[in-house]
Parts: sequence; C-alpha cells; structure tokens
Amino acid sequence: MSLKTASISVVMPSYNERGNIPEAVERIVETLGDSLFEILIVDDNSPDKTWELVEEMHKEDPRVKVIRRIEKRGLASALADGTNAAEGEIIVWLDCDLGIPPEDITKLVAKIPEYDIAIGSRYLPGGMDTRHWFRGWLSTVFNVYTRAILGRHFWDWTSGFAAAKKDVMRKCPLTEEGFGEYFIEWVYMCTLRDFKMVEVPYRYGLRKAGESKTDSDIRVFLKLAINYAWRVLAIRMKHGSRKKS
Ligand SMILES: Nc1nc2c(ncn2[C@@H]2O[C@H](COP(=O)(O)OP(=O)(O)O)[C@@H](O)[C@H]2O)c(=O)[nH]1
Ligand SMILES: [Mg+2]
Repeated sequence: MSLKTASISVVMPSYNERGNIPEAVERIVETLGDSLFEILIVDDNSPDKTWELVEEMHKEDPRVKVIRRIEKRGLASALADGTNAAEGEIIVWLDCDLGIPPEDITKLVAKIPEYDIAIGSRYLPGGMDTRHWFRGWLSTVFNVYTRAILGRHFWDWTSGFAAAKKDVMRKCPLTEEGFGEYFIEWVYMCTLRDFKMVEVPYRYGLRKAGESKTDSDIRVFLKLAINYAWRVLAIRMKHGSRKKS
C-alpha cells in the first residue's frame, strides 16, 4: 500500500471555516496528486455556509464531498460520522483551519501499511507547537499529566492529526462526546489493542483565518481543560491499565 495504490479518505470537521476551506482543499489535492482519494468535509450547517462552498467545489471536483449535518453538532461526532461514511482504505483526520500543514498527510500515510496507525506529534524531535506560548505551554503540561496517567509510551495525546487503516477505525470507533477528548480515548483504546502505532513529528501552527472554537474565550478554554483532565481519569477507570509500558 502506498500513496500511489491505496485509496485515502481525508476527513475534516468544519464549523464556520469559509476562509480556510478553499486553501485546505487545494493543498490536499496538490499533496495527494494522482493517488486515489476523497476529501470528506463534515460541516454542522455552519452559519457562514461553509457547506455551500464545498457543494460548489464538489461540482468542479467530485472527490471533494460534504456531509451537511443539520441535527447534530460537535467535533467528535462529526469525525465519527465522516469516518463511517469514508470509502478509503486509509482514513486521515485533519482540521481544516491549516494549523496542521496539509502537506504532512504524506508523512503519515507513508508509514502505512508497516504501521496500523500513524499520528502527528508536536513533542518528538522535529515537532513543534508554534501557537501562542501560553496555549503551547498548557498543551505541554496537559500532555505530561496524560502521560503520567495513561502511559509514557505515547507523546501527543491531543494531536488530532492521524492516519489509520480502515480496520482500526472499525475495531476502535470514536467516543462521540466532548471536543478533543475523543482523541485521547481513541489512542488509549488503540494501544490496549496492541495496534502497531508510530508518532511522526510535525509543526503545528496558527489557524489561517477565522476563530478557534476553544481559545477565543478564556472561560471556554479553562472549562475545556478541566473537562479534558477529568476525561483522562475516566478513560483510565473505564478501560483499565496497559499491561506493558
Ligand atoms: N463539524 C464540526 N466541526 C467543528 C466543530 N467545532 C470545531 N470544529 C472543527 O474542528 C477543528 C478544530 O476546531 P478549532 O476551532 O480550530 O479548535 P482548536 O484547534 O482547538 O483551536 C476545525 O476544523 C473546526 O472547524 C463542530 O461543532 N462541528
Ligand atoms: Mg484549530
């Protein structure tokens, strides 16, 4: 399986991302070149009509698709719905705000099929978090905490940037609660099942346009941090501990 032969589904959640979607799609299409792929944008009926923009793009390039959700809202459930609808052999999760460079998709996909799962990591040599120092610092502290509770075998528990074989997604479906907590639980479940996993360094940057749903208001951000911390403990209690570390 390689970029040239495997079919790839890039799943991106979006909410009010009109300013980022065209560039994100263009860069992914360029990156994946003539490989077999689809780009699935799961949009929760954004007031800025991101979904409408993607519908227009679909007319130009049928590989670019939108799932418009009217009744549902939320990052984790959007990714779960996109993953369930994906037709590719390799599923890639990516934000569409360009904080994660779309070109790095190839670095993850290149690790499959040797590995079942490849995850972008900010905390390995070569990786970086270039956002505001406070946001980066809090993320580091949170990951130190998570490693202490869930295991030192893994570095970036809140990455959100991953590629995996479809089979992995079937055996380890996402828990659809909360915002980014789904990723911590998914990684932990995957390590319990002994999937072959690798972390790949990448540089995480600022979103290109629009507002973050998590750090535009300090109260929202702090509430989220508390939810994440609780969820880590709940995950440990729900799934038990790993046999090896
Ligand atoms: N479908 C959907 N996507 C969302 C929702 N909230 C955030 N997103 C998307 O999830 C990604 C991460 O959100 P973002 O606001 O950038 O959070 P941050 O990266 O933590 O600052 C972006 O691509 C958002 O457009 C939501 O409720 N529904
Ligand atoms: Mg973002």
